Amino acid sequence: MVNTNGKIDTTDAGVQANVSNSLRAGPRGYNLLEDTTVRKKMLHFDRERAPERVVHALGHGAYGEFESYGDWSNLSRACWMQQGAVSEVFSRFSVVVASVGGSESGRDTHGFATKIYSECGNQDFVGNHLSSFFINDGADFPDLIHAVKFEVDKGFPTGGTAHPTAYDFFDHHPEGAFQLMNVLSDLGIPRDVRHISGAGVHTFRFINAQSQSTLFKWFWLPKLGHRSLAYDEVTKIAGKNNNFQRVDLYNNIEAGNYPEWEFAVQLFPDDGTYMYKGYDLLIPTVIVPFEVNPPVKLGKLTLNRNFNNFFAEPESISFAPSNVVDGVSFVPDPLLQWRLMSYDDTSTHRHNSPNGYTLPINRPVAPVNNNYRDGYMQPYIFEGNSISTPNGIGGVQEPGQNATLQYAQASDWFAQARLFWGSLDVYARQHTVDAYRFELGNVGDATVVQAYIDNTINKVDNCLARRVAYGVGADMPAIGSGPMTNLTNATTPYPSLYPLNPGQEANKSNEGLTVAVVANDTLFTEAGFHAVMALLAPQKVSLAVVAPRIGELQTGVTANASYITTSSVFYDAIFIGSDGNGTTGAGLDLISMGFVMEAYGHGKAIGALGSDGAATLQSLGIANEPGVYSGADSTVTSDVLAALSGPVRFPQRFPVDDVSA
Ligand code: HDE
Repeated sequence: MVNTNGKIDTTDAGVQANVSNSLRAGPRGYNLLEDTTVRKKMLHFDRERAPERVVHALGHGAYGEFESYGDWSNLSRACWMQQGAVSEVFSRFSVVVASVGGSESGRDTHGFATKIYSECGNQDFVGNHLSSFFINDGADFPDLIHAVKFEVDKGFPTGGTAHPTAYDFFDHHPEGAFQLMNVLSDLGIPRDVRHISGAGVHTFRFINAQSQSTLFKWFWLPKLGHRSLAYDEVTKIAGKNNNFQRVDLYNNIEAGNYPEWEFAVQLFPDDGTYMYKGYDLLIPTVIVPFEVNPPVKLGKLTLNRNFNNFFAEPESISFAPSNVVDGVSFVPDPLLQWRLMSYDDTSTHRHNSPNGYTLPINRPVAPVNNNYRDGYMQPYIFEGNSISTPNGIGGVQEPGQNATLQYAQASDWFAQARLFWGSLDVYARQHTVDAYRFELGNVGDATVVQAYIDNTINKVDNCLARRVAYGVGADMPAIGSGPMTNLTNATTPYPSLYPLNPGQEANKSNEGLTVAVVANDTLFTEAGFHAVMALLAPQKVSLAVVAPRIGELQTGVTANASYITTSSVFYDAIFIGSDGNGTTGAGLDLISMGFVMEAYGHGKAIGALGSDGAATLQSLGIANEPGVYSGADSTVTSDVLAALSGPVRFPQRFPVDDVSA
């Protein structure tokens, strides 16, 4: 680490110099060519940017540690999986489509990449937050990305798939129907990265000391559970704080709220077929539901330290699925196989050199001894003359290994998407229908829209296709022309497919959430503040006091946000302050009412504090709705906290299609 604070400015040759004044021919004269100092400063500035990642460009991350829960030597000889092993890690979170500077809350597949700096070398887990993918062959990846990024002849839309080339691609790749439906459900708009899973998508291979192979799929399961946004919030967050997710992670780590994930694996015997109970393990779009093969928890990831320098750490880190240690290996999945090449290649390009692995963020803690030499920016001075292997004159010595295999093919790409659709409750289904309507409603090319509805959605579910078509003005496929999922009681053999369904993760931790209280010069007294904080603080929930202006209010309470700086979309629940005199309703102006009602519209818990709370809610017309509470300050606070750990949101408030016809 380099610290330049308080030091005398120098040139990059270490010569003390003033680099803030140009050398000029007299006080009003031309700049002189001889000003080598400022010339170099400018030259460096001109080259400050490295190319952004071709995908997953927008990202951030943090350090932490991985701890093995036990002795997994029966599965693998990887050192980080052995009894008591604790390794340092860096995790980077990203979104696929948006470029640097975009909104990280946008609807997208989120990347979740982790580098374990273990004693036996770097082990990278480069996954996404969803367990399936859009394609099965790496040869299609450049086309997928060309199709989903902005339209090249227009330069828009950036950071989203609601346009013709994307849906034309999806139309030609039915194998992605399940993944796209996941992205279009509320799973595609997570609240932040502390509440997402990570998933490796492919099958990998463990190898133990006896050289026995066990196949596995890996997951990071968030100890905080899953939380998502409402789509309307996504659009507003993008406008007011497109860094919401990185701010959330950064602030929580600074506050000591370290997010944790359990490392869980589904294990499959390696009998040479790469099949498990009819599931093809070489097809990355095919998932094996947790109910069919429950994951086994092997360890824990904790993120507990923010980085120091954005460029040198999250931006310069190079992840690669090919970075595995001895004891972890691959399978012949044609998507994975191309990834084994592409990441090292892109790292070489981004760092303009194959020496990117020597950067502090990429360097293993394990010693590096090889014959890779020279090239741009080689930082090391190697001793000795022997730089070839094998050799007999004292250079590096080789270990050894390798294997070859083959795979089968599955074909009903819609069955898994149908299963997902059948796993959603009525509200989650509505959100997914709305997301299809948003995307296809923006595609603009009627042929592409109709093709996607007929060729994909209608093959997943006829009712879904008709609802989407109805909403975007396309021809509705005839009743019965596609499969009709029985959704009357929304039962599924695989509830794990949609962890956001109510009751699925009851009693979640509220750690790191933020609740806003609507205040002004009369509302929300210091007594109210203490009563609320007494219950929020132990659960590590923060309180934002939102008022017409920032600063101390006449009640003595300090407002830390105003209606100009903030928005209800940044908070997980809303309190309405009380003046303690029974006149709160009269104290709410239109802006604060709008603040509360927007949160209400997003399904959030609303708590009106004080004896006058019920009257306030009456005046807002929401007094008798679920998730709306009034009463004594402490009762209301407890109710809101319970709502946050339980249903989280009250989706009954969102409009739902009438599908009785
Ligand atoms: Fe990536 N992917 N990918 N990908 N990917 C990259 O590597 C690629 C795929 C994923 O925070 C790039 O360093 C190909 C699946 C994450 O730095 C690039 C194929 C999954 C990240 C690349 C895939 C991912 C990347 C761009 C198909 C989920 C961000 C910059 C054969 C399991 C890592 C870089 C970070 C980044 C190529 C498919 C996840 C170009 C060719 C499947 C999380 O190398």
